[in-house]
Amino acid sequence: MDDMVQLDELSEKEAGLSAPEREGARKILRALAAGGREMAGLLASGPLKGLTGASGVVNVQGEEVQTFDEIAQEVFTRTLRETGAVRCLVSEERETPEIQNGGSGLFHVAMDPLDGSSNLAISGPVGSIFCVFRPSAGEPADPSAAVLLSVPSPVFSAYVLYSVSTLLVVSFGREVRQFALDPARGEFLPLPGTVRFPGDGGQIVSLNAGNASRWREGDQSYLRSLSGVPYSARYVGALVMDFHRNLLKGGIYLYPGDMPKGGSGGHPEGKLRLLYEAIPMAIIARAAGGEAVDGTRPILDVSPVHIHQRVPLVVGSRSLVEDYLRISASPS
Ligand code: AFP
Repeated sequence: MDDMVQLDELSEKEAGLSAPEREGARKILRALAAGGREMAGLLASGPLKGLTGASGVVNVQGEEVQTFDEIAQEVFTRTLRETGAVRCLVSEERETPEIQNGGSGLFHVAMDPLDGSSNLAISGPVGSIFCVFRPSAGEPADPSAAVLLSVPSPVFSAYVLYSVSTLLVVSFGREVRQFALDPARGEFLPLPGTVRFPGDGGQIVSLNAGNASRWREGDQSYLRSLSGVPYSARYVGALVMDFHRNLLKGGIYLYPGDMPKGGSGGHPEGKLRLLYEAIPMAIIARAAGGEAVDGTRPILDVSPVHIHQRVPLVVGSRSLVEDYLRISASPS
């Protein structure tokens, strides 16, 4: 029944894939499900095992690595390597791509193995984000350059949300499907139908208002404009959760660039990472009838120059993103 597509059947529905690509995509989806299941179990017992704190390491982004960041890195690196389908694996937690299977795999993968990890200490929601790219013909030997060249050819993106339930959300670009982990069976089972932003666009706005005084004028103008419209402010501080809520309920998520104050802090280029946060969410948003922009242009039109590139991100219901573009372009 089309309403209940199993995880294993998803890639079969994609006409644009060759038979080996369909098989490779199926294996990668299984690897994400296996890693997601393992992480859900580990996260649930994290506080009892004293695993919810910092590891003492600072990552390539200059951020404090949580113990679970490293655990998630190891779990998904292993499950992905076992597929034999991954050529280069880019991760938020590693400065350079890992070459898997001697570089013979069919796809490049970019991942944020554990997003929103500052929520771990309070047992709040966290997620894992993935994007799978098709290598370009005649790619360069340098793994980072090879991955960057493949970015205009995404195959599918997915995230795992670890919250009250554990969900796997996947899009090959045409539609968005959800799967929920059945803890008793240890399997991700399909939820009926496809997911789309509600037709009326919704009323939820998710942003870190604490940064607003350091935003550009256009972004501040958008925030001011909200005082004239009915909206609900909701912000968890974990992209996967904030995005997922807005996808189901209708809303917009913003993380614009913010300027340093007093010579320190700030994310002038935005905080989120293009390859493994913004692009995967942009693919899912578009497939669900929404849009994602970097403040002026679609995220999917941004040409990456670095595998860990940051980008401002505004993503959600199409009508709300269009409102944002109009208002922020003519600040008042
Ligand atoms: P952490 O993984 O360091 O918690 O960052 C999470 C994140 O990248 C994204 O998931 C959140 O939406 C955003 O940062 C929250 O950032 P602020 O805490 O600066 O609002």
